[in-house]
Amino acid sequence: MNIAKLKKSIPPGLRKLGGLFLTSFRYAIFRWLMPPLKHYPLYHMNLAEKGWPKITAFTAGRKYTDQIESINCGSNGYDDSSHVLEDYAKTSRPIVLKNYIVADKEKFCTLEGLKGEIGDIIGRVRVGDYDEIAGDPEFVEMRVSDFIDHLQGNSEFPYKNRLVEGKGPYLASTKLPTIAKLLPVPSFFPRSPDFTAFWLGSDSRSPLHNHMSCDVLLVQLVGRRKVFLIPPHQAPLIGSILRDTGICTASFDPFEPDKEEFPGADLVNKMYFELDSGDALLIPGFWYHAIRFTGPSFAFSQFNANVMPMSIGGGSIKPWKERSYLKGWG
Ligand SMILES: O=C(O)CCC(=O)C(=O)O
Repeated sequence: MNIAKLKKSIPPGLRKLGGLFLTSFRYAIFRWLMPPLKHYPLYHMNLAEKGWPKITAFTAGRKYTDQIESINCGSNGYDDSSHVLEDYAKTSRPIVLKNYIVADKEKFCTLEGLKGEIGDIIGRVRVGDYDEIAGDPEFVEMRVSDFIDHLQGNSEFPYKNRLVEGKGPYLASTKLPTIAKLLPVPSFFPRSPDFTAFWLGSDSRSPLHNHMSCDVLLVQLVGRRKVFLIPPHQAPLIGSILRDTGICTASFDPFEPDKEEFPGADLVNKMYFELDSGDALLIPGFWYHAIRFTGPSFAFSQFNANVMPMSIGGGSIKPWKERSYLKGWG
């Protein structure tokens, strides 16, 4: 009996059920087997080999002003913004959405509200020269409510002797699932709190780097944040090196460019924005970004790390539409 005949002999209801089972099976394989594979070097060689030329051709062909484009979400906040973010991510263009967060501002956008939500957690706070040794910072552990007390000016930082001039203590890249699941997620990002990292500190910074395996949405909740973006095609001008399989760091500092070390500094196309509480910035995959802020500041980043950046074939996170990692990669 051939396959077509066999299929026809199965009652339609059972066939539908079988189809559903196969799709779910495929989805489970994608979700549970593919993520570990993402760390397989060949996947990343493929990403680097195929991704860089495609992205840099996109960005080199475009004209930039020094400002990042911005639009205002208005009174509905993030409600209508997923499609805008998706359009920009697909074409590797950064965008700021002003007033992205409008609801629950007292909970997430005030230090007092945060204390109530996450005060009991023990956090790992970056100290020392953390932006000089990206990827391998020193930490101290403390209760988040004690750290917030310090940020509010109510107490001294207990490990003051471990700090370096100009670099305040930084509770950086921290997972906070209890609040992550209450925050909005663009439709093409995973819903899981595992893909949300929080950033709480005062007078802190993150050095120039990019993410090759995802787009990033950086959302400001408390205080402000200064961001420089540099398009991927300018990697040769900024001392970029591959830090690990998914990240490049760069030694150029857009906030204080060293023209001796980087004679091409004037050619670097630095795009700037100062995020205010409630604003969101889409940083498409491969785009370099550096962050600084003065005073207390709290933000979160979401990563669509299940897939590759939208502009090189990453797809929506929908069970029936999952794309395999290598689809479309020749
Ligand atoms: O806000 C920060 O300090 C760093 C954010 C960032 O670089 C990221 O999410 O990739």
